[in-house]
Amino acid sequence: MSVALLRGGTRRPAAGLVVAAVTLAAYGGTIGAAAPQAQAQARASTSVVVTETEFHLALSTAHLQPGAHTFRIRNAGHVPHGLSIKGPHVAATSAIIPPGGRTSLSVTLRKGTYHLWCPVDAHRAHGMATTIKVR
Ligand SMILES: [Cu+2]
Repeated sequence: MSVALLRGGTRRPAAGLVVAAVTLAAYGGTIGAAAPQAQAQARASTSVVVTETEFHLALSTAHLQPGAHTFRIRNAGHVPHGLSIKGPHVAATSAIIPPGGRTSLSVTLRKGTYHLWCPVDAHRAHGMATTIKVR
């Protein structure tokens, strides 16, 4: 009996908190709006490191899911490089960076196949290209 009463007692505050949160979201103005925004920023963008050399593109991960991604590009080679991405709803090119340079390229990926390559001279034909599948 007393155990059942205790359980009932521990449930009530939790239910009350849910009601309070919903009330805040509905009437809280800036307070209600702040929480969802913070959540969105926490999962805003997935980083993918792209290391560029002559003549190769190395990605930190090949397993990509739909959503916002920031390709963080490092030129670890001896000549300028850049990064182009083309696929569903994306056609983007980064700045061309010198040896030792860094830049980034932010895109929103959807399910599908994306082609990545270096747009400098004939680097793509020399092997600076790869394909990623987003699923
Ligand atoms: Cu290049």
